[in-house]
Amino acid sequence: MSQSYCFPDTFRFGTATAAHQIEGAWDEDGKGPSAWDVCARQPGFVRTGDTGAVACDHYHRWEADLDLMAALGIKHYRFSVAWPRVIPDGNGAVNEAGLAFYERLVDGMLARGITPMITLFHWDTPQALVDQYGAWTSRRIVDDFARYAGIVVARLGDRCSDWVTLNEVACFTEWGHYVGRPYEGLNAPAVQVASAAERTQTVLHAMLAHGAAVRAIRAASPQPCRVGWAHNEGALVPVTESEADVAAAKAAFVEASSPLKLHAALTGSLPDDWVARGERDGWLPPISDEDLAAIAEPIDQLGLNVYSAGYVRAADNARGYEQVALPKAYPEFGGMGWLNFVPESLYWHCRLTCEVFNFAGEIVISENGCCCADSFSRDGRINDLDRIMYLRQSLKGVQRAVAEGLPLTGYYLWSFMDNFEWLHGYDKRFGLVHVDFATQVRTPKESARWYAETIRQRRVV
Ligand code: IFM
Repeated sequence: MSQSYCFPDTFRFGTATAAHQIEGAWDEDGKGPSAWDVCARQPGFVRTGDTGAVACDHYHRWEADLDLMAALGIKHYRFSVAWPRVIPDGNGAVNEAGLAFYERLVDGMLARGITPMITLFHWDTPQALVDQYGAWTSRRIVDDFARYAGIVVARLGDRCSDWVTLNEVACFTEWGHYVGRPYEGLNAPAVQVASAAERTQTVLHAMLAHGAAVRAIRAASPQPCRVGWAHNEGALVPVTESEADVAAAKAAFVEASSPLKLHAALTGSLPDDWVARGERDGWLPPISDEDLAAIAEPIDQLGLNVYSAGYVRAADNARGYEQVALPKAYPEFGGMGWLNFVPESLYWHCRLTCEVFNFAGEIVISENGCCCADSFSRDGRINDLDRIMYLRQSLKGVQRAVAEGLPLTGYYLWSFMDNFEWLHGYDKRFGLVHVDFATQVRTPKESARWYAETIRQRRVV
């Protein structure tokens, strides 16, 4: 067998999903509505008019889905718990049926040799909290989220030791709140705020909720566990690997990395120039040293969701670098508008994160994947060679990072199956497994066969 692109035995090859995108059963067994349940019902919010009410019907079909996952040899699975399924109004009584569902799911995974990684929040804010106090606009959400995290971990912590507090903070804070008029592309909870400073405050509250949840998870977990969050940031790749271009990419990364998220959580501070700009332009809310210390609660594992990147090179200007725009014909995936083919991004994002922040914990690629216009061929198969090309090259970047000694210990492919792609409804397919949303029939694509073989050989095939 060839020895190229091999991974160590400990490396976790997984797949990822999120509750609202696959579960359906939006109001069953006592579940409360989420902000996505409510927003998606407003005409025009989701471009296709779809909602997540049924999605992949995973709530009822989870056993068959886990069977399929196990048959493909996938041994690691990142999924999310829906907060309003566990606490329907966000901060009141616990819904036993909701917790019991996740308990069955985790037990089903363990019975099939699949290790869970649980995300506690993947955008399904309990609508009741939006109605009560504006959810992320209020500091009250910090304690409510920490309480919810503690409840889930107290129940499942004997069977799960990998916890992700929040997924992609920007998507439900900066992109889920608006000043003035709602705009196209606005995410749930789609809450209006009075000023840019209030919008920044939603990020502050989310990161405080993350820090508080890290403490709650550690307090509730009956066993040592790995805790972190899943961060999305525009990755940057040097055009060449000359010393000058690499230094340029690093300088660009320092300036680009989200000050109130990555920077604050990993350093316990904020960049001075960002604070100065925020104060000058009025979009910075008060942030105390205690806030920063609470956000920077040490984590064990940083999740990086990496899909695409921009290119950077050295330049003779004050910054010492410039971003190089992608040519019009540059390969792009699925018409998402942001998903360009830059597979080196996984290696560089991981390396720059470690170098810039001296991050000593583990890193996992908590999401990576692509969207393709998959269709059945005459032979009855879905020959998604474009997805295989994307994944193969991406995993080579991951393997390079591991081989060079970066602390990258896992890769969770987005996504196990086609699902509700938020504002795009069911039109955009990211799955290894095709879902016919009319019949709920699952069909593994060629990429699933390729991933299964990669996992079997523990190398990029
Ligand atoms: O489907 C989403 C996921 O919920 C969050 N990260 C990006 C994916 C693809 O858009």
